[in-house]
Amino acid sequence: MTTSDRVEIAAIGPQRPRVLEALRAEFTLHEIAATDDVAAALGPAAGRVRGVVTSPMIGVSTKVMDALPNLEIAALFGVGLERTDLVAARERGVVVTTTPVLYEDVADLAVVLALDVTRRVTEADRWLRTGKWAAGGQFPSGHRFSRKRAGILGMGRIGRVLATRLAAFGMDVRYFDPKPATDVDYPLYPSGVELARDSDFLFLCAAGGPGQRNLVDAEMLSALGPQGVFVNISRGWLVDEDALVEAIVSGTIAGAGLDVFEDEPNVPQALRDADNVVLLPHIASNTEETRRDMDDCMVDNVRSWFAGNGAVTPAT
Ligand code: 8YV
Repeated sequence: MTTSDRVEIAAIGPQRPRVLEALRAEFTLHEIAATDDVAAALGPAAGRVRGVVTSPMIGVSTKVMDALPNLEIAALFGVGLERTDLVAARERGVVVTTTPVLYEDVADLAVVLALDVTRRVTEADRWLRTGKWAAGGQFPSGHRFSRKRAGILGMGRIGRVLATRLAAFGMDVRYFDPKPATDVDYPLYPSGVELARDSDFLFLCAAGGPGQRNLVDAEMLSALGPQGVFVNISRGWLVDEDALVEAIVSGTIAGAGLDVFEDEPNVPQALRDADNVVLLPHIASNTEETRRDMDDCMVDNVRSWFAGNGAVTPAT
């Protein structure tokens, strides 16, 4: 096949080197930065591009689909769908794929965050490094993690994996989901506020639909209460971040473990100044093993599609 016979695809936003290498070997790859104007960034190639790879945080909007009239496949490096217009994709016959290979890592990190906040691990590490132990100090007590009550907001694939991990710690797991899960035995609560009221740890695992915001608000945080710990490995904009800051600073909740924020990579200074929070730069799926699986999954989707074998992991 000559270069000009090759299928043309666009990578929107940064991709890992393994992905770029694999795609360049088989396709004509146009690499552009995340932009509001994909048509301008691609120039005449926009009319020839038949596939897109990008991150869920960038997504594939209706505007991007309009700019790419011959688009057939939009392959996302992750599972979030809130910035990709699935309805518009369906109407245009564009298949959207995700990388459903990251659930274990994300659930693991939720446990890490909850343990860290309640056992004050990162805080103790800071305390030691600043010489307070050597100076004869005694680190204050944290709280027990095992056998507490764990509330899961969103019993999807991550929520289910997390629930099995929490159960192994002897935790009493319960959940709220507007679409009740028929295949789990954990008690379903009628609302997030009622769930928070009956939980020591509240884990936000909801996928969140397009435009959905502030599922966790001041009322829910107040229901979680001064002994409660909030953990978010989902999306920052599903939480009222001002209310969360206020709840943390005022002691309305005991603390929080956060991997995601409303306006990444910007994290409110009040959170950065607080000792009762653990803050991570959106790394829940960021292990070498899982990122390699995600690379392979995304590339396999594109490869399989253009080999005429359909998508491997289409979004449902
Ligand atoms: C990734 C994610 O960090 O799957 C998602 O939707 O947010 C994360 O797993 C992200 O996709 C990296 O681009």
